[in-house]
Amino acid sequence: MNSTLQSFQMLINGAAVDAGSGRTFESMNPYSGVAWALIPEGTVEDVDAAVQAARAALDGEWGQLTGFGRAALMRRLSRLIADRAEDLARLEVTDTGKLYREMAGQATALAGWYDYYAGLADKLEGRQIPTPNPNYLVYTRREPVGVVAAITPWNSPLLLLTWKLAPALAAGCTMVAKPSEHAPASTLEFASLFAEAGFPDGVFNVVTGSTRETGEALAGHPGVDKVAFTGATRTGRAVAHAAAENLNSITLELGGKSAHLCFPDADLEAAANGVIAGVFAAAGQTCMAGSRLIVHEDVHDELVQLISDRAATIKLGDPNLPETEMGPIANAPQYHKVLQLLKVAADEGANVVCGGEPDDEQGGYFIRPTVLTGVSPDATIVREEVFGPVLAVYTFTDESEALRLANASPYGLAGAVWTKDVHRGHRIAASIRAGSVWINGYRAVAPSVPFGGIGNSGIGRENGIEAIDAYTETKAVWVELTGGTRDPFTLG
Ligand code: TXE
Repeated sequence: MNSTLQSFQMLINGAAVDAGSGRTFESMNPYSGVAWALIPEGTVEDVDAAVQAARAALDGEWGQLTGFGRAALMRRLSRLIADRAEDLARLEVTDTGKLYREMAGQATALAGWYDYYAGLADKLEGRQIPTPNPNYLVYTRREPVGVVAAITPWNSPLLLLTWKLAPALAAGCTMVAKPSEHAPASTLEFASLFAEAGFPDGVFNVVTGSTRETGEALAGHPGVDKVAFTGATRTGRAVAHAAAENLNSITLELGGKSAHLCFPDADLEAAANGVIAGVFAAAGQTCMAGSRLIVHEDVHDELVQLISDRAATIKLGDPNLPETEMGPIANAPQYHKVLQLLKVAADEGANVVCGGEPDDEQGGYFIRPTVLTGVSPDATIVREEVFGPVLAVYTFTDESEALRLANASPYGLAGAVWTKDVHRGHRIAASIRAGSVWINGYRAVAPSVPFGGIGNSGIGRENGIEAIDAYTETKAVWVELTGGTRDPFTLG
């Protein structure tokens, strides 16, 4: 074992543990290209133990807490996250190569997610429902779904975990989380805050592994009641099949191929800035990346010029430095996938306005911000999610064509419209088939605003009051009021 590497442990039933196998795997720093951490190589038995712990917690002290009690613990967790935001952010930067300036903001914002859902935990009210038969009082109770399996990706490990965990805790659920093998460290570190915040053992558990084995075991585990997943569409389909075997409900937050629609009356400087934010922030490795720009032919050249001028000056480098604007691609498979898609785009005739190649001067897995024009709406680069800093640009002539092109995608996660015409802005927002649309903006999220996709982008919504519904079951309680007897052979 290499003693210079930082070691992490899993959390099962309140204890920091090594994998049952005794084995570990290495996590890579994509900026330096070298291994920096040792992560437990969890097994199916570890998944079993974590699910059992989560079940026991549900049946124990945690299950007896009121929403007020859960809210108090969540607020303590929120304060600990705020205190530790700097450390958590640095871990994510080291593991994913994302910018410190973004991750520091994300880690601080996480606390707000737990505060927001703490505010909902004590407001999970049922209803009193009238029925045609006056002899009954009927009311509903909001009860936790139970044990939640959370399977998360590498691009924003703690934020995407939090989108599941905060509403799940508010609802009174327990959780077993399985972070990505490409960026597991921050989730393991975060798990240590639970005991400090005073949560009972087993409410939150984390299992890691370098292969699909732990994720598969968790998604299909008969002891799990709900599965929440963020990742690739293909994997989401496999997870959904596994969950369906147990007739479990699912939330899937999958990929995207989101479009910016830019009209001739738009503020082109603002649109260029929004497009840059949408596709080059986080090196394009976000599910909501605005990777298609569908622009009116009259302003195509001017907008492409503005975007490519700015793209050419984006500062690539060490993600820890404040002046860096784009870090590396987060891992080797993703790096090779982006390069492969760039090659296909070139083969299919795309015109490379800027970028289009790796930045070898940097070392690590750097790819220059890329703007491709002259692409056909049927091109691979227009249809497939790249998950990298690659913008595909093509044109429209009228509003109906713009909408047809925007909606000609199996994905439906997000989109944007750039126009100064308030009527058109709302009209287009209503017609884009996606879970989120920004008018004259991009890449804004909040704990209070539902987020999720349609079509190949997923099932269900995270964030907002809606997310609580995904973690609660409604129980109807019938109270017989007369104390008498009735004809036992009739209904009602
Ligand atoms: O994701 P995977 P990968 C997209 C993006 C990227 C592609 C592949 O296009 O290029 O996905 O990334 C676990 N049962 N997004 O391969 O495989 C896995 O261990 C249960 C979109 O890293 O989907 C990890 O914890 N779990 C995206 C998680 O699933 C399984 C974010 C996601 O891994 C499993 C990241 C299985 N059979 C990538 N197989 C977004 N929507 O934000 C794997 N896992």
